Amino acid sequence: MAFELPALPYAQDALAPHISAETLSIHHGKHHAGYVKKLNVAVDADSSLQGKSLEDIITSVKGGVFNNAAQVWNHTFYWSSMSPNGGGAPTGAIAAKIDAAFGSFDAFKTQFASAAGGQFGSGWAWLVQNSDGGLEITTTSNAGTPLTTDHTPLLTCDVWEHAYYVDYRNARPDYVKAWWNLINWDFANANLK
Ligand code: MN3
Repeated sequence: MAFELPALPYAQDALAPHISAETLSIHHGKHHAGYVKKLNVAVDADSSLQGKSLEDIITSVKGGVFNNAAQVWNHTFYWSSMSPNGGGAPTGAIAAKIDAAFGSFDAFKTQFASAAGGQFGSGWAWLVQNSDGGLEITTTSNAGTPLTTDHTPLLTCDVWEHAYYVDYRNARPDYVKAWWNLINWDFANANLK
């Protein structure tokens, strides 16, 4: 059975003005869709991949197949990391965990923005829960994903240029600044172990 592009969890214009409908149209409709299409071509051509879940492929395969599978998963996770009703200070159980790990929400924002801005080239910035239950900020290059580690992903910010070039040109820090208005804390809380 072929993998399918999941629908966006909100309307294409719902994240404006922080992320435009044009960006979501290209990012979801072309980039994310493209990874799904290439993954399906690879699965069609390799019987050892058939019947495997997306997570199974990500944790057992390397190279081009990994890249497309992980990009499919990372993007689906990224859409849910944002909400038209998101942003603001953290709510729920994650609020105390952020204070415990980083000192304060403001300190977390500073560290996360620095990690996202400092990721050289294409990649992802993540808020993850480590095996001790505490929170950490990590980055991955290209299609890298915490699924291949013992970290549980809680939130992600896509820092590939295609995520922000239409709206912010090369100004990644401005995009990350806008992203704070969209964070889906309900999703982050639901991902906590
Ligand atoms: Mn992307």
